[in-house]
Amino acid sequence: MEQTYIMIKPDGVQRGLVGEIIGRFEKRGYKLVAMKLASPSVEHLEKHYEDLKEKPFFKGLVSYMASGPVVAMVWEGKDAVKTGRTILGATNPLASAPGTIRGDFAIDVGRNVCHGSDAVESAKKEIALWFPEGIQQYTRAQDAWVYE
Ligand code: YYY
Ligand code: MG
Repeated sequence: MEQTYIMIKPDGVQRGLVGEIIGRFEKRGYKLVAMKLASPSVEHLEKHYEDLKEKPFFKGLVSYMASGPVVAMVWEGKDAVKTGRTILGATNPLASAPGTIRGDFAIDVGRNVCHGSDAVESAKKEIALWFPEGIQQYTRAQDAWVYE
């Protein structure tokens, strides 16, 4: 089954959106296979966003991400990466449809409350970076009611 790395950013934690964001993935039918509240270092965040290091917003992005704890998670299920991005909404919240997390809870691109992997390959890299200890494997009773 496909896995994606989803992270509630410092603004999402500060604004009390942790339960709301987890609930959307949970209610959709995805399976939680790893989760922790973490205060990553600047070096760790620079690695997470290394593809963006030439962007003008990189420095501000990293300092915002280091400004408070984040909730790091791995969600598993069919088409988890692409559907995870759909659940999040567009990068710019003003372009995000209502019903998406960013479209419901955010306005500015630099305060868009959550992260989601953009491809299966980047998901693998991000999961290895955030969960070097590995993820959980367990049988979930509801799976027979989520998948046909
Ligand atoms: O994957 P996603 O988070 O939707 O967007 P990315 O292009 O990977 O950029 C990562 C992060 O950078 C974005 O969530 C907000 C921030 N950012 C920004 O502050 N200003 C931009 N013009 C573009 C992105
Ligand atoms: Mg991205």
